[in-house]
Amino acid sequence: SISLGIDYKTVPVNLLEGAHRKPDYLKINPQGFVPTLVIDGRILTQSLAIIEYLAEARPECGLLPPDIVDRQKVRALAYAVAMDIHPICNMHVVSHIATMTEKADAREDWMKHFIANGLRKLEAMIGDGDDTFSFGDAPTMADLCLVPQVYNARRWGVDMTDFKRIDDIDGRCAELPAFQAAHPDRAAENSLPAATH
Ligand SMILES: N[C@@H](CCC(=O)N[C@@H](CS)C(=O)NCC(=O)O)C(=O)O
Repeated sequence: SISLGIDYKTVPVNLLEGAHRKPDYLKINPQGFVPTLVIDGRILTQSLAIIEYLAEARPECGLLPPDIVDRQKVRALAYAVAMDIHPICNMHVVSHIATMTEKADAREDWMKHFIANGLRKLEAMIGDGDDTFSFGDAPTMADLCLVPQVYNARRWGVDMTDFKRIDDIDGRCAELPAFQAAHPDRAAENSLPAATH
């Protein structure tokens, strides 16, 4: 099952207040990004490297499937979000773009364009199969990337009608307690107002 059964404590880092760029936070995450995971006596950064660490340290969680070809597929789906969509839609990138144009809606236009574009490609990669999740019948690292990206897409008002498979998978993840516990709206102090991030 997706739940690793590990008790955890969430420590919110307020990006809008720039808490991620404060010296204390930079000591644990020199890039000044969230997330950071403190586990097994170590400080881990880079979300995919963190997930792959958990997958390797606790293979029974199924974050990555056992077969290497299947693992490659799951990684490809995860990287399509985390390496292709996410970096160009990151807060510090989009804030910079907003300084380079007079267009009042540049930020919204950028976000909607690149999220929709990336999700269209992800939808094609997932394909028409009847897998319950992005890959197979249990959640994997691919779903851990898909769900927050869909949340962000909705926040920016991206039309999801063309992304039927993605929308269905997101809905199935939303039924699982582990995803519910991680939902950003669960921690009010952690949630960002719409269209500022
Ligand atoms: N590749 C990094 C990216 C982390 C990242 O950029 N996180 C965003 C929040 S989703 C962030 O901290 N943004 C702050 C900023 O852009 O200044 C990872 O996967 O950990």
